[in-house]
Amino acid sequence: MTGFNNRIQAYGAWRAALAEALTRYAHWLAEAGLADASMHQRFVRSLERLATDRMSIAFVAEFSRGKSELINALFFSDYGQRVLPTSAGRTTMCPTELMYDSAEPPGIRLLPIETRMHDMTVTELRKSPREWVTVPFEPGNLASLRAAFDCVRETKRVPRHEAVLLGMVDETDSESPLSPDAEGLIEVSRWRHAIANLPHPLLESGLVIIDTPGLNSIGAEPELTLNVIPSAQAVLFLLSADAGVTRSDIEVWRDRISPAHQSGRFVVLNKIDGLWDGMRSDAEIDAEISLQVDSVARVLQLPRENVFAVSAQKGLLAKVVDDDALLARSRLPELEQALALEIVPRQKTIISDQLRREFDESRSLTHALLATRRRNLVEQVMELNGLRGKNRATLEQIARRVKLERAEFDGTLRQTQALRTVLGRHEQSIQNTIRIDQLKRHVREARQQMRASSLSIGLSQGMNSLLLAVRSDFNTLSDHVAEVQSMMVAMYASFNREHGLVLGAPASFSTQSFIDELARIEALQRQQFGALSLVTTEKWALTRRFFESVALRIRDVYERAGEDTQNWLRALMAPIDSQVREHQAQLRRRVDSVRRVMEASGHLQERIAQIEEDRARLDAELDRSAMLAAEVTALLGHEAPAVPAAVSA
Ligand SMILES: Nc1nc2c(ncn2[C@@H]2O[C@H](COP(=O)(O)OP(=O)(O)OP(=O)(O)O)[C@@H](O)[C@H]2O)c(=O)[nH]1
Ligand SMILES: [Mg+2]
Repeated sequence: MTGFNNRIQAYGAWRAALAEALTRYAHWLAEAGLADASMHQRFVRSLERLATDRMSIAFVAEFSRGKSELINALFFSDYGQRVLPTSAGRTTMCPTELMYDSAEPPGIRLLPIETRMHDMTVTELRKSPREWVTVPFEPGNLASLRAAFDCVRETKRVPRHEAVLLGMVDETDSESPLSPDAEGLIEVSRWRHAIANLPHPLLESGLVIIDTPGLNSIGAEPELTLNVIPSAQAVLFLLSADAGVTRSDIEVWRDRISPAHQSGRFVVLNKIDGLWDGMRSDAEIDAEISLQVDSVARVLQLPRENVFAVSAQKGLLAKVVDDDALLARSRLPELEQALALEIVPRQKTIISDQLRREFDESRSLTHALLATRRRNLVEQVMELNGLRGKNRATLEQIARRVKLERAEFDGTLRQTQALRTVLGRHEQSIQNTIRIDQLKRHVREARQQMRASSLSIGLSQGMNSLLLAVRSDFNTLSDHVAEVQSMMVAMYASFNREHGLVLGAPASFSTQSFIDELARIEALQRQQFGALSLVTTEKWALTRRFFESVALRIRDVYERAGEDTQNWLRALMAPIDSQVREHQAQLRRRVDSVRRVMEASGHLQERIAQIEEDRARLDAELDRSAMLAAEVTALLGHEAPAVPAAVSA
């Protein structure tokens, strides 16, 4: 088992432990009667996030650089055989995702290439199982596994005009390797996309591996460039030591990887075994490899440390026959180490940051609530102690005071209600700003603009007008958010000052990550179509597909922004609501106490003892909450926030 596998699996175990700790905390909350609907939702969200966490590594390169071989060597050597097909010449014909979802049976789902004729993107089609063909396999049976994986090589012959529409032929490229045969037919991939559901320890831990076909097809499937590659935690770009860096290698790098991925990029100089010719000394070979690495780093403008010289083939062989010396010589372990160090900690940070924010918010809400509850109990005991030996007139006076406080409290309730109304109005206009319908309208308008024009200028104008409209929506959203934020700071202060609540700073929210993401989409768009001059049928089809992918990715941003703002707006009211509720309950209890004392003053002692008991129970709850929270925060890797002073008082 390599360091990489260990790390990925340790990460999977960490996620499972965290999910358990969160579940325990959530159970405690429910048992203690502290979990209202929004709090419950928060935990459900965190657990879902943990369960669906995926880390993907994409392999991208020209054909025959050894992508599939490297995947076999890095992840599947335990099978003692190649799982993904490899061969000289073009082998992998369609993007192939390897993952594991225990809810689905093992097998490969294949999306027919003809689906490219419509506007639907692969992401959308994922949700319609009817469009896919499934080839089942038995995970333990290598022959059945290999037979199923062989599907990704399948091709079919289609007339030229059809190949053009499928985006398989570039009419402007006279050197296209896809030339018609004697009957005028062109060989194209039979499938558009493949998803393998393979039970395997790494994939079970949430790793997703994306093998891509070399040559041409990347350009024809804009989703790869727009969605799949940018959202992968790591992208491995392969070169071959025997071919050097060719022009088409540089094009793949420049057009597909460079703009989409600034970090997590690994350049692999594969097939270094070609230099082991048996006639040169090891030192000479090392020097030669080192020179090649230098030159790759220079051409791709990268630090030399990002370039890894390996032999995937010898690495695979070494693992299969258990030859440590050969494995070391293949230099595969260095790449594995670097990959693990890059992607696991990064993913862990991303998910920890998210969950920590959610958890800290629940925890401080809970703490504030328990603190108020405890303070109320202490005050009640004090008040009751003060009632000892008081005559009826004094008791009546106290009863009047409590009543007065209750009347005052009605003011608090009114203000809470007014605030809720104002916030509701803001919520409405925020949701209107980033409504999916609104985006759909932008997309429709841009599509019309594109259709109306057969010139490239019209195509880019259509695309630009979409991005412009979207940017304006998000600017409006930012303004709204800022407005609500400053209003809430003032409101929290006023509730603290005038109504005796203990509210910290209101939950904050930033639209920056969405704006950054839109900027990235825009950069990719410009890279892809900035220099479009002549609109051929093929370019037209490609642009349309590209446009649909852009629209889909933007839709995703709208959806997430909608959800996040909604959660944020809820989180703003939650502390006020819970403290107001608590305050109200306390007032009721006080009225009750005074009334009972007035009815039979003998019960006073009993009443005090009962409250003391409540307080002891509450203290035990606080201890338990601290312990359960510590379990979660230890896993999230940070100090527990200081317990509010009111609790330890
Ligand atoms: N000598 C040598 N050959 C290798 C190495 N890695 C891969 N190959 C061979 O190179 C050929 C191409 O490898 P593949 O893994 O199919 O390449 P690919 O990048 O997946 O190619 P496509 O699927 O066509 O995009 C196969 O015959 C491999 O066995 C290596 O490290 N050394
Ligand atoms: Mg391949």
